[in-house]
Amino acid sequence: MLDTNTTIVTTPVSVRLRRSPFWPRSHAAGGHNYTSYNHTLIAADFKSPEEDYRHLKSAVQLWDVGCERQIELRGPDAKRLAQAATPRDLDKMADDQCFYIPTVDAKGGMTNDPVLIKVDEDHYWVSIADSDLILFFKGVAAAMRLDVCVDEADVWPLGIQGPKAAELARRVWGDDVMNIRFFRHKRMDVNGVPMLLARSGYSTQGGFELYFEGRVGASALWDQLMAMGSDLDVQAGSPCQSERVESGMLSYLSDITPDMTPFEAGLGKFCEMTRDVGCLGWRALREGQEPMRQIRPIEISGGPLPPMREFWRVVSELGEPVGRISSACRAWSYDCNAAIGLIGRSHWQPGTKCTVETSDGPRSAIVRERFWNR
Ligand code: THG
Repeated sequence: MLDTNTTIVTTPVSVRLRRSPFWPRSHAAGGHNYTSYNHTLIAADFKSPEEDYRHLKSAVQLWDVGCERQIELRGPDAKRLAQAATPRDLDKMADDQCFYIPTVDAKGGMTNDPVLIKVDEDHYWVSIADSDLILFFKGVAAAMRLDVCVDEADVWPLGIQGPKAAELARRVWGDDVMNIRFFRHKRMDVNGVPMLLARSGYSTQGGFELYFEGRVGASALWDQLMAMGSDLDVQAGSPCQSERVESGMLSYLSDITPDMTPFEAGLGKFCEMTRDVGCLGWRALREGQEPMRQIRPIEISGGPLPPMREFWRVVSELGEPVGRISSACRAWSYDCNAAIGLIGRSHWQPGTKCTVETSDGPRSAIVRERFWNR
């Protein structure tokens, strides 16, 4: 059945839309409903959205998330340049750490929400969401006359996600993988080449991301993972909309838009506001620490929702507009509709009732205390 919710590209065309080295295997495994992310193809579905979701929550999946492109910052000023983009304090970053960072412009507006990986001293990767953040880094590096090279690295993340991901990784790389803590990384031997394996990923089901370098050997590695995990029911998958909404994992340009601050996005805990860390937007952010609107989990009543192609308005019980829904989906495990809303201060208290104007008509909804998988 065709899911018209996510169909953008059914047949990958042109070299302008890039493909990761895992694309041939992922596509052969049934990837469809492609969309583009960082000018790179990514499949939204394999079986059906519900089957993919249930499988992710019970087994292990390989995700071609090569579209999470890596901006490489390399040189004596690499850290300074990374810090110019984010209010998160990079002095607190350990040598083997990955940091989820809000990035902002000089006015405090969000430009991306990448994962920053400290590869080495003076060497970072910025694993970006869907915006051309590389231009910010190139511009700032030039304007500040920094001693740093800014390039896109030939590195393509492969996600290994799900409750059985740890067992699969252990079989392939040994017991050492069990010592990698959440958002830390370690070099692992990938058929003779050392590559970074991090305990991270865009789900709350547990798992790893392998930062695969180059293109050679990608299919062989994919086949090896599939063979070694066959009794674990390993299957191809990709970031799961329902699972990530239940978990409150935000998506840049859906839930986070460039007019929002990290505080509005609920990412204030990643902002160091007691001292200026060297972030270009720091002064502007200082004014915005008490936002008038913020991301909230919203439960929308009734049966499955129509596909979302635009923001849905949220209105109060009196009919005044109080916010927007940016992502909504069926949360099958909870037998309800889970959504991410941006809600005004007067109506964001848990338990507040509201109406969501879906494309199929109004539905009653309620502001929740927490996201579902938390
Ligand atoms: N992995 C990597 N790169 C990425 C993503 C990823 N780049 C694009 C996109 N995803 C960036 N967005 C997110 C959003 C949430 C998280 C990671 C990247 C995430 N958050 C954790 C959570 O919410 O539980 C923990 C954050 C923390 O505590 O540090 O994982 O998925 N490589």
